[in-house]
Amino acid sequence: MRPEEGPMAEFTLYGIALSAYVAKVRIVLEMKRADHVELPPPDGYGSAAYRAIVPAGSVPGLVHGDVVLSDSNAIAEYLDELIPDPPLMPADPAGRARVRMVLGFHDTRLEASARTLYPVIRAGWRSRPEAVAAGLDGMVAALERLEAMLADVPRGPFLSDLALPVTLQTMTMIAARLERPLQLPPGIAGRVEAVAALPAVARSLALHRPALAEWLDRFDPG
Ligand SMILES: N[C@@H](CCC(=O)N[C@@H](CS)C(=O)NCC(=O)O)C(=O)O
Repeated sequence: MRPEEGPMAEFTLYGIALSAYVAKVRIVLEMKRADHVELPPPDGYGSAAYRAIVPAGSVPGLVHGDVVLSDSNAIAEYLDELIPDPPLMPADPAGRARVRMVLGFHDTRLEASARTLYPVIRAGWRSRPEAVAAGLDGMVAALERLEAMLADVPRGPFLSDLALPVTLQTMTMIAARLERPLQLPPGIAGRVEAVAALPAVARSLALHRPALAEWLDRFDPG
């Protein structure tokens, strides 16, 4: 990444350290050794200033010449097609479909299961034991479903493996903060271990860890 040379870099990623969706794209850019810069969305995501650049207003956003994209999966596959080495999608249709299946589950079920706890944490979790229990049960249920789904999913590492570590770090940090440590199922834990040491993955995990800790520290447990 070239921190000071935004307009000169080939790709501009708009992102924040806290976002697992941004991490997915940052990891791909770094694995592909793409010439890129990461900038915060001007005035924050959703702002008029940011929507003038990335109409969806969500992060990640990617600008590549006149190609402006949002949605982490669309961006990740765009980068994978544009920069084939290393390949981050399987060569066969069934393999690609299985990777997309995990990406969809990650976005709509796994990450979403952690997200249900954000308002509980903001409002003071200690005085809301039922909401905490429901949120934690939701995360465990999502993990069990993912564990079963992963059996037939090829390992490259592919995009499906690279999407998981930061979200799983979110889930384990949140559960620990709520004093209910989370045990990752063995198949998921093995996949994460296999990619966590890749420099691109390790860097996003290291960026995300203090950002989430700082966010969690903002709220009184109640
Ligand atoms: N499906 C989107 C989800 C991205 C997302 O929800 N990003 C959050 C931050 S973690 C965001 O930008 N929220 C504001 C919004 O969507 O307007 C993706 O994969 O990029």
